[in-house]
Amino acid sequence: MSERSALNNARFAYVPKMPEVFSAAISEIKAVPTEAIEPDVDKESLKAIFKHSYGKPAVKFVQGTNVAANKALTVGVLLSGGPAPGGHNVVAGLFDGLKRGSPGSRLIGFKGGPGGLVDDSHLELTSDIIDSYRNTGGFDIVGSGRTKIETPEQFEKALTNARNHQLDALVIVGGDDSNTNAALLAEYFAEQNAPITVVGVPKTIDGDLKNEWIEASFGFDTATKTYSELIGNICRDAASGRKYWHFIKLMGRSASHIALECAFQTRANVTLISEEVQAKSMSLAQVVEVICSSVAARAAKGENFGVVLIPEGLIEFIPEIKVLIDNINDLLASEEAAFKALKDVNAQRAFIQNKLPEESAAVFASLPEQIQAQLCWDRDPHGNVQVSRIETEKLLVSMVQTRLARMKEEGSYKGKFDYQTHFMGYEGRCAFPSNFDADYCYSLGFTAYLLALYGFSGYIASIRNLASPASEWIPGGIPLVSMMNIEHRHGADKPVIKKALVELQGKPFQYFASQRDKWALSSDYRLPGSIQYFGPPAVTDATTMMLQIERS
Ligand code: FBP
Repeated sequence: MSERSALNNARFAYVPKMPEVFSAAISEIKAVPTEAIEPDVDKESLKAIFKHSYGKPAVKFVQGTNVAANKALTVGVLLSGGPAPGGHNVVAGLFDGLKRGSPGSRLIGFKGGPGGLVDDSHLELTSDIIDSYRNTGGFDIVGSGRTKIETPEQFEKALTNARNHQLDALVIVGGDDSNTNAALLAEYFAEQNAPITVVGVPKTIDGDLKNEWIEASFGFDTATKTYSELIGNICRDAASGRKYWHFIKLMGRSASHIALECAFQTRANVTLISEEVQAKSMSLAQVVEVICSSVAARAAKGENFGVVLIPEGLIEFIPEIKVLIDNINDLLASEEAAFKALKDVNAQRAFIQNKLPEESAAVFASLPEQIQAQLCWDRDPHGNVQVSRIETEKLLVSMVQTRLARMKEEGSYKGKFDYQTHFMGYEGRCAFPSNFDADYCYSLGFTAYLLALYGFSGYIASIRNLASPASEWIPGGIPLVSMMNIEHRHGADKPVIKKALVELQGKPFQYFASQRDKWALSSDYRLPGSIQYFGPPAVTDATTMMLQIERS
């Protein structure tokens, strides 16, 4: 056994805070159906696909007599997609719920994500194992993966393995794609008359799995606090050395929630919001102009330094590049064999360049070679461009340099520009969960157990009122299909959970828009410091600013 840090040992002893109702015996917690919730769009198509799951009501757990109590259950759990702080506490909350319900209950962990269910790679999770992961970051208790369960053979194997383990329920901890898989599995199991309840848990540091019922996905709190600490430190370094502009790309495959939260926490000089870029149909040149105007204005005050936050997904939201990526996706799908046979990246770039429609070919040709190559790299199993591998921050720096040189010639810029680039993503995904994420995840795991016990298949665990103390949180669940729509993926229409992007009319963006001109000029950065696990609750238990602004 490796040597554990003092904090690691201290965190084992942390007892997560839970909603008041969970302090009752399982026999005293009952499920109450509330209103029926339907998807916003594509209702008829979704009704046809999800014959067994469509039109079910939301539920919440309250004190009252539970007729299902004391039943021993066998439950499977898998962790899917990118890690997010708190995943281990979901498993611990689920395990403790199961054992509180009946000591004879069992928890089977499928290894390496959905692939572990299909291939039956598993281990039984015992209290010794669970205890050595409580309140720690990472997904390594069983590992994670991005396999998409989509072929009839994969569905069959998943069912056979679930049956062989005599599972009463399967809990899938994941983001939008993984919970889409959960909804499809629930429907398939029902269609096959298999009494196996499938429950989802909302995970992703990206923060884009949310709605009125899912106020936040777990991991967002810790990840943004981790990045904000580092960004705050960089802001202070920039103001101390006074010689660099720092270009920081921040994770978040599509939505800009992470960048927005980090902007609130640090007041960096420029924060780009992909959703705004798309809504205003901004070109790459216009995005560069936004940065250059802050650089020039600060240079005029003698401040040749600053910090720019760039959401990872930005590149896909610039309309001309989005069209280009769509065209490359189509090409890669239709000419996969010919593309894969090419000998090197230069041949691949030339292949794409020659086959693109005229407008996209021109955009492709205008990009640096390295970015061209990165746009050609493999898609993930869900068909997404791997934006974490595209060096948007470097692309922007080189375009800013070119533009500033021209502005100098024109006399509209008189400063000196030097830079550093950073990418923050993986640093935050396995941090020790903040108290908020430790509490939230443990409660989500416990909620998933109750949904399993009551047989709410095709539901995702939901905990509301998160801006209030944990004792006032409202646990329950909603049908996954209510979060879905139909999207065109891989050349076909598919039911998927809709990503929750930054709403430009929403309170957080509106607040940001009211402050950003001031932040662009100011060097009075906000310094959040590191996550605190011990101390006064005002320091240890603060939620994200996003949640506070949304609920204010
Ligand atoms: P999930 O949606 O699975 O939670 O993953 C989020 C994320 O961290 C994105 O922010 C990022 O683009 C992606 O995963 C990186 O994926 P990978 O771990 O496969 O490199």
